[in-house]
Amino acid sequence: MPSKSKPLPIYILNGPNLNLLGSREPEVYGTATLAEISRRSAARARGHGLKVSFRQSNHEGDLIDWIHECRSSGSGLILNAGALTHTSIAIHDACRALGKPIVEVHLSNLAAREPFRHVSFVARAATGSIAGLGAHGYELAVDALAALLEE
Ligand code: DHK
Repeated sequence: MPSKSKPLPIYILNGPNLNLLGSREPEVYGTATLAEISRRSAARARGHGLKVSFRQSNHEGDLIDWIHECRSSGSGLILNAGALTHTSIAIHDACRALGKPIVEVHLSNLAAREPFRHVSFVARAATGSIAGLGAHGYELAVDALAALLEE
């Protein structure tokens, strides 16, 4: 009998300053650290039979390289590009070239914040977006991506 090939991991990529979660403006971003979010995301993904590649970088080029890597090595993408969400056409273009489902996630409610956070170049290339639900948003993003991958 042919063996069933293992599903590729989902990529969960995090941009600038998200390494500071837990101590960075907790009233805006909550108290969960990125390590906690990583653990919770992996546990949620396990429940869907999925593995996670969870990463963070403060450098735009790293995020672009990882999105390119996801084209062949990932099944889909959850992306919190931090402030690059609002500025990076290069990340937008990398997302457009991915050809796999993308769920944009933000801890804070961008629509309720400064006008410069109301524009998202990621949202234009994403399948859907989750914002304002804190760390829980990552688990919901895993659920959403799992459902999209089932389709
Ligand atoms: C995280 C950031 O670092 C900000 O630059 C974005 C996003 C919002 C978040 O809410 O997760 O504007």
